[in-house]
Amino acid sequence: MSEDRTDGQPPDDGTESHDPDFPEAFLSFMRQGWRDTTLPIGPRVEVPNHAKRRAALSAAFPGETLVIPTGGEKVRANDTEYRFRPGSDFAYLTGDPDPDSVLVLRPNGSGHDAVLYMRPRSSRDNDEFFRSRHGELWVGRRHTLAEKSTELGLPTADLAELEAALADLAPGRTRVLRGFDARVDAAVRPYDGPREEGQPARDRELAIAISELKLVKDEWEIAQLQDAIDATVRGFEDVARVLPADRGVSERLLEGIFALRARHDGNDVGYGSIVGAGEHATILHWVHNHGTTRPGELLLMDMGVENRNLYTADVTRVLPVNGRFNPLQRQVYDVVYASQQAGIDAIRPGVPFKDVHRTCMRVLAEGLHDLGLLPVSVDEAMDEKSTVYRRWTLHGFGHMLGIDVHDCSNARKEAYRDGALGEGYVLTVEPGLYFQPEDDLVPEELRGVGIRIEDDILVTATGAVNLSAGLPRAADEVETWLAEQREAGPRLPG
Ligand SMILES: [Mn+2]
Repeated sequence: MSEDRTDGQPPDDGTESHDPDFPEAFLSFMRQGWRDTTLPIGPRVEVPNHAKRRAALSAAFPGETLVIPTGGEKVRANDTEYRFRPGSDFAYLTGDPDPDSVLVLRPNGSGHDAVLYMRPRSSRDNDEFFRSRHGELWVGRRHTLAEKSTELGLPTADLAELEAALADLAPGRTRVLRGFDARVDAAVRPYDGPREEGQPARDRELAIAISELKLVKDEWEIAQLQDAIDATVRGFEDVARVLPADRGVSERLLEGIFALRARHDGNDVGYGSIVGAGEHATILHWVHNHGTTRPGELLLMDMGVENRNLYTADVTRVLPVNGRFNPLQRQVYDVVYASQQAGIDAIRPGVPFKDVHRTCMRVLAEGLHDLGLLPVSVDEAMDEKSTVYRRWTLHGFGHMLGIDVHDCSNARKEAYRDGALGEGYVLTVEPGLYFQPEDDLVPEELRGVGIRIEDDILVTATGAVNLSAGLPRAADEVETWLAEQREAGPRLPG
């Protein structure tokens, strides 16, 4: 593939307008005297796991070529880019963290041959390694084809050969994971339907198959999730240790403390941290985080560390800033807690996803009834033709969790929302109650109160295990834990 930009800009030699010129004396001096190095790498432990996933995908599409790109770096502004994060499906099938790579599975009669097309090392035969901002003196040592192949247990090829490899694919015998790599999307024309209509049906089936494979986590994945969750527990502890009981601090201080833990112990946060003090807790995706905590109010934090292998936690806790829930806060908290516990208790293989939802929502509706808020009976409110309780519950009970915070999102409805839970699934259980500040149908003292409790649950053969039990959930235990963290005092990761 050429390095030319596709956005109408002049061809990119990898330099920017503010970079200095290259006099000949400098060029010739830079071309000599470099020693060769090798990376001290071996096969990763999870290589067999990735191979099994590719084999499962191969079995689902016999005789067809499958093309799965990871995507490239995305512009943040002008010539600066966001930190690269691999495409989840590509990472799930390869473990490769580098941008621009493309996995191609070619039918070989009995199954598929996998080849990873990748950007190899900067050649020392041209000046790219020091002239270009994509060169190794700018971005660091890349893998050779052989090094990558050893590490991932996959045959590799130069990305420069991909265009030719994609040129002769049989229409109707090829499926592409679209939307990640514009050059791949353009190189393989959709067989069934115009591209304006999004992922054509045949390609969509590939995305669905990968998403549904991801529903069941293997042991290595469960260990990754536990690793991410354990780091998240430490991050919540870090935040509790700097949260004053008697004065306000900015939500962004707390967001930043957690982000430090995420970068240090993992890869990053798995999603934008929601740090909602007071009435900000009633805004489901509050990520501005420009508010301030206040003693006497609650603080809702929905945060998760993404670990080094890209698996993420997704945990929400609500803390009473001054250290104690007041009676009304506690009453609402206990309703949400009871709802979450009922949901967790309902989880085991074979249970419909929707049953867990109904279980959580009924407990919330009963709590709303006890607060005198429901305009109808609990049974009437729970009727699918009503659901008026949702004015204060807003969202579903949870979602699949894995290499994406909202994992398996391309799964068919009948395999997910309208399906049943299976052993090895990992999902969140996160009911909440939210009373908007401008809601005239709730008493004034409830306005601006938002409570959600969220944990990460593994479905086992006989029931469920709470992977995030390292953070207490019950109101008393939360108060005790907060006091203990404050007593221990601030700490840095390490
Ligand atoms: Mn969640």
